[in-house]
Amino acid sequence: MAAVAEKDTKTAALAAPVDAPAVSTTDGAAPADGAPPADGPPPADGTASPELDAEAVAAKAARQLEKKLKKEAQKKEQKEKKEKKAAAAAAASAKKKGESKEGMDVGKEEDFPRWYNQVITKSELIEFYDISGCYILRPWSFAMWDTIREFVDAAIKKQGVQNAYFPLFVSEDRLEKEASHIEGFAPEVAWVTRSGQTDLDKPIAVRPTSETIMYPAFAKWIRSHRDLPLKLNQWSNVVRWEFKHPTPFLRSREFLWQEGHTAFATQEEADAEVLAILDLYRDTYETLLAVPVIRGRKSEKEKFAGGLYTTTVEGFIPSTGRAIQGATSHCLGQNFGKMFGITYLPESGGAAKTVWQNSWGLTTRSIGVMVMTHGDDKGLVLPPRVATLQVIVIPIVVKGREEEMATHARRIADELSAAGLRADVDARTDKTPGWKFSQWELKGVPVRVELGPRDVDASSAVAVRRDTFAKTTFPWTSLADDVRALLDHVQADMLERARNTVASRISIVHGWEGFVPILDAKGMAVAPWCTTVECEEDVKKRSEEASLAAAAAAAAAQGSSVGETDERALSGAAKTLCMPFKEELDRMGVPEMAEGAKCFACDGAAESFTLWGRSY
Ligand code: 87F
Repeated sequence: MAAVAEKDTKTAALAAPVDAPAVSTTDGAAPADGAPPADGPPPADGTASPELDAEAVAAKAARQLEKKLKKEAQKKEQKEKKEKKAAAAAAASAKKKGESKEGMDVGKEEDFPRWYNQVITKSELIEFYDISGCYILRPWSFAMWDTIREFVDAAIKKQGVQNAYFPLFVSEDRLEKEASHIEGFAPEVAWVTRSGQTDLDKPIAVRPTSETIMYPAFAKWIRSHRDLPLKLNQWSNVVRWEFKHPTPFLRSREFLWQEGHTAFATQEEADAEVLAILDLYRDTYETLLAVPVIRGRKSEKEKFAGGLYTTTVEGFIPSTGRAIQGATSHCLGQNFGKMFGITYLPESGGAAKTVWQNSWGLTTRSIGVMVMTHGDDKGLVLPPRVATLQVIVIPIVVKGREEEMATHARRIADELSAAGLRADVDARTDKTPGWKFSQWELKGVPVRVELGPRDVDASSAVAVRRDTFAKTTFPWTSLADDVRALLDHVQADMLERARNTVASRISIVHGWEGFVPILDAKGMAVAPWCTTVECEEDVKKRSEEASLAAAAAAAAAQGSSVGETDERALSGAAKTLCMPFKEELDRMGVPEMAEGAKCFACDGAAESFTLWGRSY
């Protein structure tokens, strides 16, 4: 057994488990098995009549113990009674509102954080865990990660990338070899300090990313130009002991990802790969997850400090008005090559040259962005291409024809499966069709096929879309093709709708006046910007102050204090999300930068249209 130590326990305590529902803990006062506490009677003082004294002391102790146990039992009983009463009241109130404990009882726009917690747990994507920031990925979500993995894996293999696996642990010496890249991240590194009760000679870190683990091997494996390019990828977990509020999928302390690490002889090759991978990430989000993203380059402040430049796909959650980094593709330049001595002898002869490197990563965060984008008040809405199950067939049984309906339903599900669709039948006999409809809606299955006696008599079935609830009747003879076409429509419509929503939240801003109001209206701003770090820091400060002032005004109007009420007060600062590529600016309808255009924030010369927003 090893222990993971937090380097900054004070901050960690502040970040403690606000994410998970209350987990029961043993408080150490009484052992869980009901045995009396180990804090026995007070010791006898050893003066006159030791035996008598000892007996009296023992009797007194026994009485005290009995009293204590009785009191505890009473307390327990009272607590149980109270809990029972509360549960009964909750059930009664839910019943009154027509809710069931299985279904959603909060709207997406009514209370988004609560909605998200409900949707991921009730649909069986996530189970909470008793370590803050760590979550169980249940089969319903892991199957989607498998699909994402297959999609990305096939594409990178086509580009000549090979998979490998490097160790989970990294020595302190290695991790800190390239100090500049670790600098800002050091507080997030988790350390193993013990095995059993024995302290390790030197603590070892759990990988937060694998540059320092992989690159010494790269230095060994790369000798000549013939060893290049080297393109490796690893599918793994990483640990980052985040202090910000954890959110399942979006920000967890352990997450799953792929990290690609490549080395080239020339910058041109490295540049080309950065973009090819970014396009793959865009496709993963848009084609698979039906989530629109914006491709661009990160500002100097926001780029990966160890690299040359960072490109990103940025997503956006309309319900919160916050942007979210979807995945990143970095050109590392020659920084790591120099640090780790990764050199090769060129074909032309002469002295050894340093390689050009890239690194790129996509994580399980992508699932969370998809859930937040598409889910509705009834639960998950899964895009067909990534959905664990694409079609659920539900027989609508009537007395006397139960067998017949079930048989047809099963046959239809089998036919759909044979045609390559992920289909199943819900043939449970202890649940009503209505209950099943709600259950599969909650789980987000894109199409439900209903089969009633009239459908069977007509040799047809009714397909219901999860995204719009639109119904269509299809004949059995072409059912698989019709359902496949329907799934394609669902997929395309989901992306289209999400695109329109995001587009409607992007505004072009030329001066400071319009900036904060756009963020406050849950939007993002595209603005001409000078691209300096000082200006970005200034915008961060000013936007934070503006939102604090707005929060204070709102709180005053409500008669409460700031911080008690408004989330914006804590995280109202805006930052650059990316400098969108030309193609993206064109799509947003942003015109060419005018001659002599000014920075929206500092009035300096504008260099680039930049996308700004509040973010996760
Ligand atoms: C946290 C702790 C220690 C991010 C960290 O983006 C180090 C780091 O280096 C760290 N958080 N990063 C940057 C990761 C860069 C890069 N690595 C490969 C990626 C993609 C995959």
